Amino acid sequence: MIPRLTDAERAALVDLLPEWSLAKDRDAIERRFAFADFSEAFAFMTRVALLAEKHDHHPEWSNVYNRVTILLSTHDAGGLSARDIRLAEAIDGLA
Ligand code: HBI
Repeated sequence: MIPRLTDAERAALVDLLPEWSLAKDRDAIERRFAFADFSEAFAFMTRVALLAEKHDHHPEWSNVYNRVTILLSTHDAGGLSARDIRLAEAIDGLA
């Protein structure tokens, strides 16, 4: 079982991942991206997909034309874990 984030770790998120917000109705973080067009959005998604494979940790995401919404939570933890934070940091490195 993967441990969920502690309260202290959650409090640190606002500084650690300023571009991300806590999801409304579940224990997850999300970030919205807007690109020049679909092609740019999909290219970004391809890079995120490769990161996800490398992390063995996969996003829940949606894409509408040039917009991508990524939500991260850990199934095996039943909520936010350090794996979500690590992947979010790596995704921020792409953006
Ligand atoms: N991705 N978001 C998320 N949560 C998981 O628990 C998870 C995953 N990708 C792969 C993965 N777990 C593997 O470790 C197996 O548990 C499927």
